This record gives sequence, C-alpha cells and structure tokens, in this order.
Amino acid sequence: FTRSRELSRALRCDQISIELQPQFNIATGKVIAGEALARWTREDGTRVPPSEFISMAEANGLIIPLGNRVLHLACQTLARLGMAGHEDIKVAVNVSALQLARRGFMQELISIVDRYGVNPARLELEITESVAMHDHESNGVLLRGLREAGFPIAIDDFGTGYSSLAYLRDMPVTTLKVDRHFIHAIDQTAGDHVIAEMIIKLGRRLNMQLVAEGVETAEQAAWLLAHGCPHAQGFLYARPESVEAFLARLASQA
Ligand code: G
Ligand code: G
Ligand code: MN
Ligand code: NA
Repeated sequence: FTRSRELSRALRCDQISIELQPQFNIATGKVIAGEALARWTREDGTRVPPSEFISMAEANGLIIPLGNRVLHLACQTLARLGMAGHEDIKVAVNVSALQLARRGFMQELISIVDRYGVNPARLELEITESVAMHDHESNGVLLRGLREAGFPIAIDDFGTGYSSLAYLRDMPVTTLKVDRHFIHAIDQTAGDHVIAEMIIKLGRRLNMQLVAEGVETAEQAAWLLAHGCPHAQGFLYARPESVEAFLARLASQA
C-alpha cells in the first residue's frame, strides 16, 4: 500500500522517465526503432526496477496513468527524432491489458499523437501474446481500429503464451517479436532452434515484420540473418539507454 502511494507520488513528481532500447537491422547494423521502457528514479537517485513497479501498477490500476506518461514521453521523443531528421525511426511502447481494455483508449492515443504532431505509423504498440489472443474477438475489433488509425502493432514475447495460429492469421498484426527464450536456445543443443525457425517462417508467410528479442551473441545474430529474421534487439547491440544517448547514437550513424 505504501509502495502504491509512493508510485502515485512518483507520477506527480516527475520521477518516471523512459529509456530506449534500440532495435537493429542485423545486415546493415543500423538502428530502425527504439523500445520505450519505463524507469522510476527516486528523489535520492536510486532506481526502482520495472520488475517491481510494473506488476504493482497493473495490480492497483496505476498502470493507466503510468502508461499514459510513457505514451507522452514516447511521442515527445518521436517529435524530437523528427526535428533531428529521423522520421524513419519508430518508437515502440508496451501496452498493458488494462490500458487496452479502457473505453476511449484509441481516442486518447490519437489525441496524444496529434498533440505532438506525430504520425501514428511511428508509434508501435507492443501487446503481449496472451493479451492479444485473449478475448480475440473484441480485441480483434479494437486492434483493427488501431491499425486503421495507422499504429503498427507488435506481438511481444511471441511463442510463450497461448496463441491460436488461426487467430494470428486474422489479427491485424504488423510485427512479431520472437521471445528471447527461443533466441537463447539457438546456440544450444541441436533441435532447440526449431521453434525460432518456425516462428520466423510463420511471420514471413503472414507478411509480418520480425524482431528477435534478447540477442546476446554474434552467433545468434548470424543465425537469425541466415534464417530470415532481419531485425534484432538485445544486449549484443545495446542495453536500454537514455533518450539523449539514443539521439546521439542516431546522429553518429547518419
Ligand atoms: O527493460 P526492463 O527491465 O525495463 O523491462 C522489464 C519489463 O517491464 C518488460 O517486460 C517490459 O515489457 C515491462 N515494461 C517496461 N516499461 C513498461 C511500460 O511502460 N508499460 C508496460 N506495460 N510494461 C513495461
Ligand atoms: O519484451 P519485454 O518488453 O519484456 O522486453 C524488455 C526487457 O528485455 C527489458 O527488461 C530488457 O532489459 C530486457 N532485455 C533486453 N535485451 C536483453 C537481452 O539481450 N538479454 C536479456 N536477458 N534481456 C534483455
Ligand atoms: Mn516489449
Ligand atoms: Na518481450
């Protein structure tokens, strides 16, 4: 309970920020996008890890104002990227089930991008597989509306949850993010890479973009490129970093 009050105070006192973890084109080594990740820094400079406050915020409803803050910060970042000439770079945000389920979510999202003068095509919405597939009919309608409004939609942690492949085909999804579990299996014993291989094939057949998560070794990156997954995110390339560091990285690759 005191933790909840502390988080709600943190939201009022501007203690919530974002870092961006870059996503790379494996072949060219260029950044294509950044995933926005919420950060909570207390007044004394210490940080509360997301593993502690995200689930708490989901349990007590604070994920709504927290998610909102992240959306504003992501759009502010997109506006800065645009001014710096990086109109081609996307920012991805994690959207929780509670945010998605709120009436008026789409209208609110549209009003935020409008306010920052951001093209919705640059703001990717990451939704975990279990959320996207749960209640697929009503979520399908909602996701289709978001797609029609121009937002790209990524399925996060793909392969770990319940997913009906038939529904996936009908979902208005633009990107599959292959869960890191399958990426880490790549350079282990023979046979373990079969899931990653199947997910990549599936994504390609369904005309979806593919991003491998949790890429940590050059061997994994080479394997992904050879097997048709062009994009990667992970510690091999970069950890989550400040918006300033992300902008500097883009400036130096231009
Ligand atoms: O990089 P990291 O330790 O920050 O992230 C931990 C977890 O917290 C990840 O699973 C990530 O999806 C989740 N997370 C980070 N920021 C947000 C956010 O703004 N909203 C939601 N719903 N989840 C987030
Ligand atoms: O998919 P999700 O939103 O959970 O992804 C964000 C989380 O993944 C963050 O906690 C981030 O720090 C973590 N992460 C990013 N790259 C790597 C990596 O290469 N290895 C591992 N183990 N975790 C990673
Ligand atoms: Mn994510
Ligand atoms: Na993920």
